[in-house]
Formats: sequence, structure tokens, C-alpha cells
Amino acid sequence: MKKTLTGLKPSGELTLGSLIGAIKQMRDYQDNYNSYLFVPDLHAITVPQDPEELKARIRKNVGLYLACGIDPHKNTIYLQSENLYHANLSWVLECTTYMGEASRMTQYKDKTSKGENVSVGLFTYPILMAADILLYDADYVPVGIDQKQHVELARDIAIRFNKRFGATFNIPEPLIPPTGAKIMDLQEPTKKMSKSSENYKGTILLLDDPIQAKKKIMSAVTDSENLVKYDPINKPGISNLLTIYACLTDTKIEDVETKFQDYNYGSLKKEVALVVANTLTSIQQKYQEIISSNIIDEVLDAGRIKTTQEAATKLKEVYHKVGLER
Ligand code: ATP
Ligand code: LTN
Repeated sequence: MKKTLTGLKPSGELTLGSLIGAIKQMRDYQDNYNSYLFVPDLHAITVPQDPEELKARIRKNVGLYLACGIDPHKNTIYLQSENLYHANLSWVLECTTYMGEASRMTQYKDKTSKGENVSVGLFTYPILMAADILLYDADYVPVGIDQKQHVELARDIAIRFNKRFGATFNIPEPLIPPTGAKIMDLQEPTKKMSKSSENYKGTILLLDDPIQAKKKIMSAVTDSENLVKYDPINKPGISNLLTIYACLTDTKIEDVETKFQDYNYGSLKKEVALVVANTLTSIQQKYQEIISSNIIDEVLDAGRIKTTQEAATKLKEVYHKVGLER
């Protein structure tokens, strides 16, 4: 069985974008793949975090994975920080990665272009991500489009390592959803919907009050044409709403476009708002059951034990290949 693997940083609350770009893909594939879903908490500390808030969010995110339909019997679920081998492999990979290729990562460039003082960890972040993926020989990495470049770096690192030291790592491929690879901010529909956005009206959090979420959809920025059409370049706001609807109802974007072609923007928004609110309500009901049970600890304990054994075997092989042994 082929292996899928992905993670969502606990650096903020999970959003509708996280659900559509990553979690939903894992849920859709979980019956047919050997699925690994983890919390990249070491990645979260590349930017300053409040320790208590981070701790709470790590737990919350695991609860949300499960509430979104990730089946713990079909997925290996674990915390990156509980498995010491991720950071160990990352170090070996850092030593085989060029400054030039790491410097080309657009996410890092975007963050540094604002002139902020950033950590070294933010620079080496994609190499730790490569370690997360290569440690388990993942075949596919379901991610939103913003992470494609990072998965491609993981491929390059694996190919080079294999050439230099002999076949060691599987070469992973990014899995980008054909619809929903970049859910846009509701207030600035040319920007990605992001958990770190300053304008709370632009982002829908999975734990938002469904009534508030409806209001956010109703006040989404559109255009003045009043013509429902899927055209992300010229009509980013409307296209984003159609995309959200298509993803949450598992309908093809063309069919959604046809269904709403005679609607005005107000009635389209009402339909999208309803689907979003229903999705959140269902997730939140399951979430409440999950956090009041022991399931999160049970799932994470099982994930830690399993992945630690697997990762130990892989790191031993890597150390052997590079000559790190007596
Ligand atoms: P931020 O929301 O702060 O920009 P991020 O997207 O960098 O964070 P994660 O939450 O770790 O960080 O992302 C988890 C996964 O969800 C990634 O695969 C990412 O591509 C995907 N994702 C996040 N936001 C969106 C979005 N708006 N549309 C589609 N996919 C998204
Ligand atoms: N960098 C990713 C989170 C992440 C990840 C991974 C995703 C860390 N390690 C391994 C897929 C596979 C992000 O910022 N969204």
C-alpha cells in the first residue's frame, strides 16, 4: 500500500483552508493509503510562541484532525517533537543541502522580505520538513499549493542523497487538490486564507461560532459585476466562494458554476454560508466528544511508539550510509 504523509503546524488555529488543502485530502485517501498525519510542532517554534498556548493548540489540533473525520484506525497520528529522530535526520540532511537551494524557498523569502528579524530555524524549516517526509519513505504528500516547493526540495534532497550514498530514501510526490489548493482570504481574495492573518473577517477558523462564520461569508469581498462565474483571475472573490462550496459538498467546480449561474451574489453567499456553517457545526460536535474522552492520548501514544521504531531503523541506515558508526 502506498504511503501518504502530511502535517499542519500548530502555530495558529486550523482554518477552512487547512481543512480543504490538507485534512480533507487525507480523509479522502485514508481508505486506500497507509496514512501518516502528524503535528509539526517543532515547525511551529520557528516563530515565537507562547508555551501554554502552543501546548493547548497541539492537543486541539489532534482533536480537530479526528473531528474532521480522520479515522485513528486508518491513520498513524503523532507529534513531531515526541519523536527525536526527526531533528536528527534533519541535521544530516542540512549537511547535504546547499545554501543556494534553501535560499530559494519562496515562503522564507516572503517572510524575510518584510525586513523582520527571523530565526535560523525559519531558514532550515524546509529541511526539517524533508526529514519528516523522508524518514518514513512517504510516497505522496497531500498539501496546499503553497507547500509544493517544499515537497520538491524534499525530492531533490532525497535524489541527491541516494546518488551519493546509495538507494536510501523513497522519492515523494506532492499531492495538490485540483480544486481548493489555495482557499483565499474572504476580505482580500488575492491572498491565501491564513491562520496568521490579521483581519479575522477574512479567515474562517474550524472552531469559529457557525453564526459568525456565516456572517464572514455574507460579508466576503466580491466584485461589482453580479455575474456568477468561475474565473479566479478576474473574479477571485466569487471563484473562492464557488471553490469553498465545491470542496465542502464534493461537487465538481463546473457543476457548482452551473448550479449558481442565475443566482445573484447575495443568494449565492447564503448557500455557501449554510454549507460552511453546517460543516463547522458537525466538526465542532465531534470535537466536543473527542476532547472530553481519552482518545487523544491513546492515539498519540500509539503513534509515538510506532513511528519511533520505524524512524530509529531509518536513521540507523542513514548513519551507516554516511559513516556515523563505530
Ligand atoms: P498559515 O495558515 O499560517 O499560512 P500554513 O498554511 O503555512 O499556515 P499549515 O497550517 O501547517 O501552515 O498548513 C497546513 C496545510 O494546509 C498545508 O498543506 C497548507 O498548504 C494547507 N493550507 C493552509 N492554508 C490553506 C489555504 N488557504 N488553502 C489551501 N490549503 C491551505
Ligand atoms: N511546512 C508545512 C507543515 C509541515 C509538513 C511537513 C507538511 C511540516 N512538515 C511534512 C507535509 C509534510 C506547512 O507549513 N504547512
